[in-house]
Amino acid sequence: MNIVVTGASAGFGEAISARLCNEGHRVFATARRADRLEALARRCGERLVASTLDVRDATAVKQFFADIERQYGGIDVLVNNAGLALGIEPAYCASLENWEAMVDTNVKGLMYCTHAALPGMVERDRGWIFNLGSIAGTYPYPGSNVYGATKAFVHQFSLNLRADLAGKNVRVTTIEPGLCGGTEFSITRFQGDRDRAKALYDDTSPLTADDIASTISWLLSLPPNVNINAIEMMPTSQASGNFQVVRTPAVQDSAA
Ligand code: NDP
Ligand code: 8X3
Repeated sequence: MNIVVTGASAGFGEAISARLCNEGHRVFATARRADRLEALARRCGERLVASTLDVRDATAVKQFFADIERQYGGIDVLVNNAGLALGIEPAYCASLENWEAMVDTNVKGLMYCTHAALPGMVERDRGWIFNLGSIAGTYPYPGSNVYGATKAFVHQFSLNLRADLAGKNVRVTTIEPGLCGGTEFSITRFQGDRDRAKALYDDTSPLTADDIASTISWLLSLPPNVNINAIEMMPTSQASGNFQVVRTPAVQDSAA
Protein backbone atom coordinates (compact mmCIF):
# COMPACT_ATOMS: atom_id res chain seq x y z
CA MET A 1 0.00 0.00 0.00
CA ASN A 2 0.99 3.65 -0.43
CA ILE A 3 1.01 5.28 2.99
CA VAL A 4 1.59 8.94 3.89
CA VAL A 5 2.79 9.67 7.42
CA THR A 6 3.01 13.27 8.64
CA GLY A 7 5.40 14.16 11.45
CA ALA A 8 7.72 11.27 10.58
CA SER A 9 10.95 12.87 11.78
CA ALA A 10 10.47 11.84 15.42
CA GLY A 11 8.36 9.91 17.89
CA PHE A 12 5.20 8.14 16.72
CA GLY A 13 5.56 9.14 13.07
CA GLU A 14 9.08 7.78 12.85
CA ALA A 15 8.11 4.47 14.52
CA ILE A 16 4.97 4.12 12.37
CA SER A 17 6.93 4.80 9.17
CA ALA A 18 9.67 2.30 10.03
CA ARG A 19 7.19 -0.37 11.05
CA LEU A 20 5.00 -0.04 7.95
CA CYS A 21 8.04 0.00 5.65
CA ASN A 22 9.25 -3.19 7.31
CA GLU A 23 5.86 -4.72 6.64
CA GLY A 24 6.30 -4.12 2.91
CA HIS A 25 4.43 -0.87 2.32
CA ARG A 26 5.69 2.18 0.45
CA VAL A 27 5.78 4.98 3.01
CA PHE A 28 5.87 8.67 2.17
CA ALA A 29 7.47 10.07 5.31
CA THR A 30 7.02 13.81 5.81
CA ALA A 31 7.99 16.47 8.33
CA ARG A 32 9.89 19.77 8.37
CA ARG A 33 13.36 18.48 9.36
CA ALA A 34 15.04 17.07 6.26
CA ASP A 35 18.10 15.67 8.07
CA ARG A 36 15.93 13.51 10.34
CA LEU A 37 13.93 12.22 7.39
CA GLU A 38 17.12 11.41 5.48
CA ALA A 39 18.41 9.37 8.44
CA LEU A 40 15.11 7.49 8.54
CA ALA A 41 15.30 6.84 4.79
CA ARG A 42 18.82 5.41 5.18
CA ARG A 43 17.50 3.10 7.90
CA CYS A 44 14.39 1.96 6.03
CA GLY A 45 15.67 1.63 2.46
CA GLU A 46 13.98 2.39 -0.83
CA ARG A 47 10.43 1.73 0.32
CA LEU A 48 10.61 4.96 2.31
CA VAL A 49 10.21 8.14 0.28
CA ALA A 50 11.17 11.18 2.37
CA SER A 51 9.78 14.66 1.64
CA THR A 52 9.88 17.83 3.67
CA LEU A 53 6.38 19.14 4.24
CA ASP A 54 5.04 21.69 6.69
CA VAL A 55 1.41 20.71 7.24
CA ARG A 56 0.55 24.36 7.99
CA ASP A 57 1.28 25.27 4.36
CA ALA A 58 -2.00 24.55 2.54
CA THR A 59 -0.53 25.11 -0.92
CA ALA A 60 2.42 22.79 -0.32
CA VAL A 61 0.14 20.11 1.13
CA LYS A 62 -2.17 20.23 -1.90
CA GLN A 63 0.80 20.01 -4.26
CA PHE A 64 2.37 17.12 -2.33
CA PHE A 65 -0.76 14.95 -2.51
CA ALA A 66 -1.37 15.86 -6.17
CA ASP A 67 2.20 14.75 -6.99
CA ILE A 68 1.65 11.38 -5.30
CA GLU A 69 -1.65 10.91 -7.14
CA ARG A 70 0.11 11.61 -10.43
CA GLN A 71 3.31 9.62 -9.84
CA TYR A 72 2.10 6.70 -7.75
CA GLY A 73 -1.62 6.43 -8.51
CA GLY A 74 -2.80 7.77 -5.18
CA ILE A 75 -2.50 6.85 -1.54
CA ASP A 76 -4.23 4.12 0.41
CA VAL A 77 -3.52 5.27 3.95
CA LEU A 78 -2.95 8.68 5.52
CA VAL A 79 -1.58 8.90 9.05
CA ASN A 80 -2.29 12.43 10.29
CA ASN A 81 0.25 12.37 13.09
CA ALA A 82 2.06 15.75 12.93
CA GLY A 83 1.14 17.71 16.01
CA LEU A 84 2.40 19.42 19.10
CA ALA A 85 1.62 20.89 22.47
CA LEU A 86 3.28 24.18 23.38
CA GLY A 87 3.26 25.20 27.03
CA ILE A 88 1.25 24.00 30.01
CA GLU A 89 0.40 27.32 31.61
CA PRO A 90 -3.13 28.15 32.72
CA ALA A 91 -5.14 29.83 29.94
CA TYR A 92 -4.93 33.22 31.62
CA CYS A 93 -1.14 33.36 31.21
CA ALA A 94 -0.67 31.30 28.06
CA SER A 95 0.95 32.65 24.91
CA LEU A 96 -1.43 33.47 22.07
CA GLU A 97 1.35 32.60 19.63
CA ASN A 98 1.52 29.08 21.09
CA TRP A 99 -2.24 28.71 20.85
CA GLU A 100 -2.15 29.73 17.20
CA ALA A 101 0.70 27.32 16.42
CA MET A 102 -1.26 24.42 17.94
CA VAL A 103 -4.44 25.28 16.03
CA ASP A 104 -2.47 25.79 12.80
CA THR A 105 -0.74 22.40 13.13
CA ASN A 106 -3.11 20.08 15.00
CA VAL A 107 -6.35 21.37 13.48
CA LYS A 108 -5.66 23.17 10.21
CA GLY A 109 -2.70 20.99 9.14
CA LEU A 110 -4.72 17.84 9.72
CA MET A 111 -7.62 19.38 7.80
CA TYR A 112 -5.41 20.34 4.84
CA CYS A 113 -3.98 16.80 4.53
CA THR A 114 -7.39 15.19 4.85
CA HIS A 115 -8.93 17.55 2.32
CA ALA A 116 -6.16 16.75 -0.17
CA ALA A 117 -6.21 12.97 0.32
CA LEU A 118 -9.91 12.21 0.68
CA PRO A 119 -11.33 12.77 -2.84
CA GLY A 120 -8.89 10.24 -4.36
CA MET A 121 -9.76 7.67 -1.71
CA VAL A 122 -13.48 8.13 -2.37
CA GLU A 123 -12.93 7.90 -6.12
CA ARG A 124 -11.03 4.60 -5.71
CA ASP A 125 -13.50 3.54 -2.98
CA ARG A 126 -10.54 2.47 -0.85
CA GLY A 127 -8.63 4.20 1.92
CA TRP A 128 -7.96 4.71 5.59
CA ILE A 129 -7.25 7.87 7.53
CA PHE A 130 -5.68 7.55 10.96
CA ASN A 131 -5.81 10.71 13.06
CA LEU A 132 -3.67 11.17 16.15
CA GLY A 133 -5.95 12.50 18.85
CA SER A 134 -5.24 12.30 22.56
CA ILE A 135 -6.88 11.60 25.88
CA ALA A 136 -6.49 15.38 26.24
CA GLY A 137 -9.38 15.68 23.78
CA THR A 138 -11.68 13.92 26.22
CA TYR A 139 -10.41 14.59 29.73
CA PRO A 140 -9.60 18.14 30.85
CA TYR A 141 -6.49 18.85 32.92
CA PRO A 142 -4.86 22.08 34.01
CA GLY A 143 -2.79 23.66 31.25
CA SER A 144 -4.30 21.54 28.48
CA ASN A 145 -6.56 24.40 27.38
CA VAL A 146 -5.99 24.82 23.62
CA TYR A 147 -3.97 21.62 23.13
CA GLY A 148 -6.84 19.50 24.51
CA ALA A 149 -9.34 21.48 22.47
CA THR A 150 -7.42 20.76 19.26
CA LYS A 151 -7.57 17.05 20.06
CA ALA A 152 -11.32 17.27 20.77
CA PHE A 153 -11.58 18.68 17.25
CA VAL A 154 -9.63 15.67 15.92
CA HIS A 155 -12.03 13.26 17.63
CA GLN A 156 -15.21 14.93 16.38
CA PHE A 157 -13.85 15.64 12.90
CA SER A 158 -13.00 11.93 12.55
CA LEU A 159 -16.51 10.85 13.55
CA ASN A 160 -18.01 13.43 11.20
CA LEU A 161 -15.84 12.19 8.32
CA ARG A 162 -17.21 8.68 8.80
CA ALA A 163 -20.73 10.12 8.80
CA ASP A 164 -20.03 11.52 5.33
CA LEU A 165 -18.33 8.28 4.25
CA ALA A 166 -21.02 5.83 5.35
CA GLY A 167 -21.35 3.09 2.72
CA LYS A 168 -17.92 3.84 1.24
CA ASN A 169 -14.84 1.71 1.81
CA VAL A 170 -12.90 4.55 3.32
CA ARG A 171 -12.13 4.11 6.98
CA VAL A 172 -11.35 6.72 9.62
CA THR A 173 -9.88 5.96 13.03
CA THR A 174 -8.71 8.27 15.81
CA ILE A 175 -5.93 6.95 18.00
CA GLU A 176 -6.12 8.66 21.38
CA PRO A 177 -3.10 7.88 23.55
CA GLY A 178 -2.37 9.01 27.07
CA LEU A 179 1.06 9.15 28.71
CA CYS A 180 3.61 8.17 26.09
CA GLY A 181 7.36 8.44 26.66
CA GLY A 182 10.47 8.36 24.50
CA THR A 183 9.24 10.92 21.96
CA GLU A 184 9.99 14.65 21.65
CA PHE A 185 6.45 15.62 22.64
CA SER A 186 7.20 16.85 26.17
CA ILE A 187 10.55 18.39 25.20
CA THR A 188 8.64 20.51 22.68
CA ARG A 189 5.89 21.25 25.17
CA PHE A 190 8.38 22.41 27.81
CA GLN A 191 10.32 24.43 25.23
CA GLY A 192 13.51 22.34 25.30
CA ASP A 193 13.64 21.65 29.06
CA ARG A 194 14.71 18.00 28.83
CA ASP A 195 14.93 17.48 32.61
CA ARG A 196 11.36 18.63 33.11
CA ALA A 197 10.23 16.47 30.20
CA LYS A 198 12.05 13.43 31.57
CA ALA A 199 10.64 13.93 35.09
CA LEU A 200 7.11 13.53 33.75
CA TYR A 201 7.78 9.87 33.05
CA ASP A 202 9.81 9.06 36.19
CA ASP A 203 8.57 5.90 37.93
CA THR A 204 5.91 5.22 35.29
CA SER A 205 5.76 2.71 32.46
CA PRO A 206 4.48 4.97 29.70
CA LEU A 207 3.24 3.86 26.30
CA THR A 208 5.94 3.94 23.63
CA ALA A 209 5.97 5.02 20.00
CA ASP A 210 6.28 1.33 19.09
CA ASP A 211 2.98 0.66 20.93
CA ILE A 212 1.29 3.20 18.67
CA ALA A 213 2.95 1.72 15.56
CA SER A 214 1.83 -1.80 16.59
CA THR A 215 -1.72 -0.57 17.06
CA ILE A 216 -1.85 0.88 13.55
CA SER A 217 -0.26 -2.27 12.14
CA TRP A 218 -2.90 -4.40 13.90
CA LEU A 219 -5.74 -2.15 12.68
CA LEU A 220 -4.49 -2.53 9.12
CA SER A 221 -4.86 -6.30 9.48
CA LEU A 222 -8.61 -6.07 10.15
CA PRO A 223 -11.14 -7.15 7.50
CA PRO A 224 -12.26 -4.37 5.13
CA ASN A 225 -15.79 -4.15 6.54
CA VAL A 226 -14.51 -3.18 10.00
CA ASN A 227 -14.11 0.47 10.98
CA ILE A 228 -12.76 1.17 14.44
CA ASN A 229 -13.97 4.69 15.17
CA ALA A 230 -11.62 5.50 18.02
CA ILE A 231 -9.08 3.83 20.25
CA GLU A 232 -8.22 5.30 23.64
CA MET A 233 -4.94 3.98 25.01
CA MET A 234 -3.27 4.49 28.38
CA PRO A 235 -0.39 2.74 30.09
CA THR A 236 -1.30 0.69 33.15
CA SER A 237 0.35 3.37 35.28
CA GLN A 238 -2.29 5.90 34.21
CA ALA A 239 -6.08 6.09 34.63
CA SER A 240 -8.78 8.74 34.52
CA GLY A 241 -10.68 9.99 37.58
CA ASN A 242 -8.88 13.14 38.59
CA PHE A 243 -11.54 15.66 39.60
CA GLN A 244 -9.98 18.72 41.21
CA VAL A 245 -11.08 20.07 44.55
CA VAL A 246 -9.26 23.29 45.36
CA ARG A 247 -9.73 24.52 48.96
CA THR A 248 -10.29 28.28 49.10
CA PRO A 249 -12.18 30.61 51.47
CA ALA A 250 -15.96 30.53 50.91
CA VAL A 251 -16.95 32.44 47.75
CA GLN A 252 -18.85 35.63 48.59
CA ASP A 253 -21.85 36.77 46.54
CA SER A 254 -20.55 40.19 45.43
CA ALA A 255 -24.04 41.20 44.19
CA ALA A 256 -25.53 40.85 47.72
P1 NDP B 1 7.08 14.32 18.63
O1 NDP B 1 7.32 15.71 19.12
O2 NDP B 1 8.08 13.27 18.97
O3 NDP B 1 6.90 14.35 17.03
C1 NDP B 1 6.08 15.31 16.44
C2 NDP B 1 6.27 15.25 14.94
O4 NDP B 1 5.41 16.23 14.34
C3 NDP B 1 7.69 15.56 14.51
O5 NDP B 1 8.06 14.66 13.50
C4 NDP B 1 7.60 16.97 13.95
O6 NDP B 1 8.54 17.10 12.89
C5 NDP B 1 6.17 16.95 13.40
N1 NDP B 1 5.62 18.29 13.19
C6 NDP B 1 5.39 19.26 14.10
N2 NDP B 1 4.93 20.36 13.50
C7 NDP B 1 4.85 20.07 12.17
C8 NDP B 1 4.46 20.80 11.02
N3 NDP B 1 4.05 22.09 11.09
N4 NDP B 1 4.51 20.18 9.82
C9 NDP B 1 4.93 18.91 9.71
N5 NDP B 1 5.32 18.17 10.76
C10 NDP B 1 5.30 18.75 11.97
O7 NDP B 1 5.62 13.94 19.15
P2 NDP B 1 4.88 12.51 19.30
O8 NDP B 1 5.42 11.55 18.33
O9 NDP B 1 4.88 12.16 20.73
O10 NDP B 1 3.41 12.94 18.93
C11 NDP B 1 2.84 12.69 17.66
C12 NDP B 1 1.36 12.99 17.70
O11 NDP B 1 0.75 12.24 18.73
C13 NDP B 1 1.01 14.45 17.98
O12 NDP B 1 -0.11 14.80 17.21
C14 NDP B 1 0.67 14.46 19.46
O13 NDP B 1 -0.21 15.49 19.79
C15 NDP B 1 0.03 13.09 19.60
N6 NDP B 1 0.07 12.52 20.94
C16 NDP B 1 1.26 12.38 21.62
C17 NDP B 1 1.25 11.81 22.89
C18 NDP B 1 2.48 11.69 23.72
O14 NDP B 1 2.36 11.58 24.95
N7 NDP B 1 3.66 11.64 23.14
C19 NDP B 1 0.02 11.30 23.49
C20 NDP B 1 -1.15 11.53 22.69
C21 NDP B 1 -1.12 12.09 21.47
P3 NDP B 1 9.32 18.42 12.46
O15 NDP B 1 9.58 19.21 13.70
O16 NDP B 1 10.56 17.86 11.80
O17 NDP B 1 8.40 19.08 11.48
C1 8X3 C 1 -0.54 13.89 24.99
C2 8X3 C 1 -1.07 13.25 26.22
O1 8X3 C 1 -1.87 13.71 28.60
O2 8X3 C 1 0.10 14.93 27.80
O3 8X3 C 1 -1.58 14.21 24.13
O4 8X3 C 1 -2.10 15.50 27.00
S1 8X3 C 1 -1.25 14.42 27.45
